[in-house]
Amino acid sequence: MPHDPLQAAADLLRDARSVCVITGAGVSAESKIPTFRDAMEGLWAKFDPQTLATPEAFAADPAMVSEWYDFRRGKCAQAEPNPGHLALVEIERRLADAGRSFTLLTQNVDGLHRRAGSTRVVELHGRIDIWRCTKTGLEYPDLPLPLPEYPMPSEAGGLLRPGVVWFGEALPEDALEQAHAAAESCDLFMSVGTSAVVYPAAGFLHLARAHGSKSIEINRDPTDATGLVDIALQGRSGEILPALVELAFASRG
Ligand code: BV8
Repeated sequence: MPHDPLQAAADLLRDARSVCVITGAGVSAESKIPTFRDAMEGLWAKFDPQTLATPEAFAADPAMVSEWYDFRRGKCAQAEPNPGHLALVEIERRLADAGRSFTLLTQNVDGLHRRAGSTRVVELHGRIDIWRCTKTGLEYPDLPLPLPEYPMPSEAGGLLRPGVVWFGEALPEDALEQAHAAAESCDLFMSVGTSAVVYPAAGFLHLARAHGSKSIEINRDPTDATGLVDIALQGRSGEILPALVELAFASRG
């Protein structure tokens, strides 16, 4: 580990030709959205999100699962992008201005990267603000908050399910393709605010490294990725990302 890891990370970011970032719930934690494995809030404290975020849970109790997602959808709608999200928008802008490529892969379903202004976003696990008909696949964005009933019947006689990828479900093909392409071609891969335990998302760091990219982790706690990356910066994404951008690009004004 370099003696000044933040400066070393900034040097890698400044000189990178193609950057791929993956974010997890730790980036949105700075916007007061509880991470996936943190203690669940109040009413939901007695449930394990990993068992709730599955097709089986929805089939068994569509009303309860719909209410859980609608509760979270409301939390996400109330949340605002934080300095970590905005720093990633700045990195995208700086690289675009320099004719370099940037791809932001996110496991987060809260839409905060898009709301912050990121445009090169690949939402690997879908979106919590969209409901989808279980019969036709038709998508319903912007439904009233909260929904009038749980579960919501669809016009086609099915039910509306959350537009997220559940455990045991395949990620969207186009998202996987974009993620593979970005991870294989980048010369800098950054893993930010994720415990790096959920696959295939956690595999993109390995793919990038296998293709010779340098790698940086920014996370509050050590993870499975910490021992693999070139530079591990431990701390809050809302503080480290802006500091990194400042060091990497400030001299360029
Ligand atoms: C699939 C949407 C196959 C729903 C989510 C190997 C290969 C492929 C699959 C598997 C495999 N091994 C196991 C699997 C199965 C499974 C899996 O990975 N299980 C794990 C648990 C072992 N994977 C799947 O099921 C995937 N599907 O592979 O399908 C298939 C193929 C073809 C056909 C059919 C099937 C689907 C996975 C997607 C699941 N959906 N979310 C919802 O949100 O309700 S994943 C969910 O977990 C969230 O998206 C979240 O991002 C992710 C991780 O949860 P968290 O821990 O909360 O978040 P994170 O990991 O980001 O951790 C928070 C971190 O932030 C912590 O480290 C903390 O230290 C840090 N932090 C906290 N605060 C801060 C901070 N850091 C910085 N600053 C802070 N302030």
